[in-house]
Amino acid sequence: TLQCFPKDFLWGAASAAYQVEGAWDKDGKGMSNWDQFVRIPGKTYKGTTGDIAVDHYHRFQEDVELMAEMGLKAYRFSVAWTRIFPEGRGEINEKGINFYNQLINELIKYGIEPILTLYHWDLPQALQEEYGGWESRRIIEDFTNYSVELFKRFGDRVKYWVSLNEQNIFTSHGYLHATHPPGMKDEKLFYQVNHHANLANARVIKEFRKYVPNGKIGPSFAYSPAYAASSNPVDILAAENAEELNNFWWMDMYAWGKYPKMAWDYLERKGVAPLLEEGDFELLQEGKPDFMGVNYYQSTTFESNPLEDGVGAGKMNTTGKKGTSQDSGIPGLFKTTANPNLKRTNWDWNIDPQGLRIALRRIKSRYDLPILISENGLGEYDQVEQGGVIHDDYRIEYIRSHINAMQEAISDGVDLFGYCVWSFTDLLSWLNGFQKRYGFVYVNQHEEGNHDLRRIKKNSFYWYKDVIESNGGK
Ligand code: BGP
Repeated sequence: TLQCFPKDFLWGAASAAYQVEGAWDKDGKGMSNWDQFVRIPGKTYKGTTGDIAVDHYHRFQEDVELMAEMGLKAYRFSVAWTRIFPEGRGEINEKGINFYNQLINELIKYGIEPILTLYHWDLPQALQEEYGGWESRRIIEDFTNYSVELFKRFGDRVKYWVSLNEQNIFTSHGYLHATHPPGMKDEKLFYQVNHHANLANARVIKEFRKYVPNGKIGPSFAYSPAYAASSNPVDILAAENAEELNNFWWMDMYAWGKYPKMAWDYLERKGVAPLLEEGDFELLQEGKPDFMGVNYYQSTTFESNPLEDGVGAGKMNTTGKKGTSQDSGIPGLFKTTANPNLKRTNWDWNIDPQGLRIALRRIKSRYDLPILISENGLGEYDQVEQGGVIHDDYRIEYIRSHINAMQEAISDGVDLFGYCVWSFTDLLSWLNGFQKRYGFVYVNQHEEGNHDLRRIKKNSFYWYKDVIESNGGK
């Protein structure tokens, strides 16, 4: 028999500053790497920017009111570093502090637990230009000062904190695939940047203990569990390589403060292992999280990839035209392949609720940490029909099946305390513009013009309201 969800389970939704706020140059905000990047022609879908996004900066009261109407228990949002320190460090911008104070107070007024992400990818451009941002160890100091400021200002009201959002994604897109800022392809630098991010993460968690002793903090990792394409041992090995290099490389560091040995030796042989300094591992040991944040969207299936003429970088589908993605991999280790057992979205993302159960069990078994699902959701086209109705049954089905998988995982013994659906309102998808939608609330914003930013509740809004009311019973 299945266990029930815990009584105080955090039924939530998530967002990120750059994707919802807009007001990109208002009230003293500085320029971020994304403000800069989206202005380079050809980088985003139809050149879409977050200059306005869904204007949450000006409409947060209306948005929080909708959350309250839904009965949401938790809302995960991120702080834009450049609102607090426009140049990344130095002078504090009180108007930025003021905005987040208002947002937090508004959430608390309705009994919604704020979950604050310190870093969801919008790095101050000043730091990128001055010393390469994450490329330099100087980032550790600046990220710590920024974070400590937030601990001091909001630590009295915010209990749950996410340190880095998807370090594996922002570093790989920024330094391997050149699809995110700073748009580079440099494998050695990629591992070095990650080492700095690991150190910054540990340092910030260490400081957190002093300022918010009763709070909880952890990173959010984009976990796509690796499957083998077949029972052929070469495919099993490929999947193990992928799990080690794509997943354990980060999660072992978060949980244990060390790199997995196989992956480390492989990277050393290849000449791309990061440079270490004395004291690094002491610090990494001192910054252990309270929970593992998991962003789960899909599993990935792997098969062997011969060294000669092996499959490399691949291609992401950022158009919404089914079947336009291309497999990727590391020659000699593994490559991705379609899983014939799974359906895919129009953006070629696998739909795999059992994969969530598998993901949660793997994390529980290996790290034995409490888990927050900090993102999960379905990006699709949505149609506003006559009378302003949005029949997003596909989204309801997606979320329903993932909630079932969560309940099974809890029954298996996983300590899961919250679920943040991506996303509450529609928002900007980094590379896919506004056509790829995730929200419970539709926002009339798109590339084609004539967008009044009106909010419309989708069918999934009412459905999730019932889920929350019945504590997952629906
Ligand atoms: C995660 C990010 C989110 C969000 C989500 C959906 O990787 O943390 O910020 O964007 O993915 O991705 P996409 O917008 O590419 O569909």
